Amino acid sequence: MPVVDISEARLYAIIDADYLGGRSPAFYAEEIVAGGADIVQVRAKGRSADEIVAMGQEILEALDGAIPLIVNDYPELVAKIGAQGVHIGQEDGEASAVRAIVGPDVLIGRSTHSLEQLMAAGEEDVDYVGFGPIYATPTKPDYQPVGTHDIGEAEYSMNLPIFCIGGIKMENIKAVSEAGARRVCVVSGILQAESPAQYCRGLKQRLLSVHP
Ligand code: TZP
Ligand code: MG
Repeated sequence: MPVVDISEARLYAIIDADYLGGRSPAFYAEEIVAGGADIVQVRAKGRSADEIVAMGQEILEALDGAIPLIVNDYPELVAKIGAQGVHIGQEDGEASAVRAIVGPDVLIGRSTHSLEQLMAAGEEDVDYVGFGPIYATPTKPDYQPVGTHDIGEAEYSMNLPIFCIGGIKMENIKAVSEAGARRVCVVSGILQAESPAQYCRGLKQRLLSVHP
């Protein structure tokens, strides 16, 4: 069993290297904690291992143990950074191979892009799943949005925590929640906000207003 209980988490923020907009990873980490997000991921597509480790360590230090840090894509960097989890996509191989690298105490998350993939992830050794993109988003181009209509069935059928992701913003999070989502994951909405902390607070409040 991983050390972190992710079932309590509702708002999952991603610090993506492509959306820093001149502000530091540490700035975002502090804002995200202040805003009440429950978990955070470092995502840095196309960056070197050294860059990802440096970014991850900067975030980890700024988090100061307040919330868990998940590393996108690289199981072998989890221990180097000192993070609590790893997030893998559909193309990142068997969860069992990832588990062999990270060990039993580390969270593993898997991205899914259809109900079928979601159900398949439920049979694997993973601790949570992402489901989306719910809406079209420049953060994940080339992916067909899944929309909100399958969220209810996903939540009903799945035994793992599901984080809906993709194009979720302040103005649509209530619709996503009302479609059944208990948990969401947000990148650009949070990182492009003037006050990421305030933005996180607003997202969390809206989530909790639908599913306390
Ligand atoms: N997986 C599915 S959608 C997505 C990922 C990583 C990107 C979500 O980013 P944003 O900016 O919150 O739409
Ligand atoms: Mg990946």
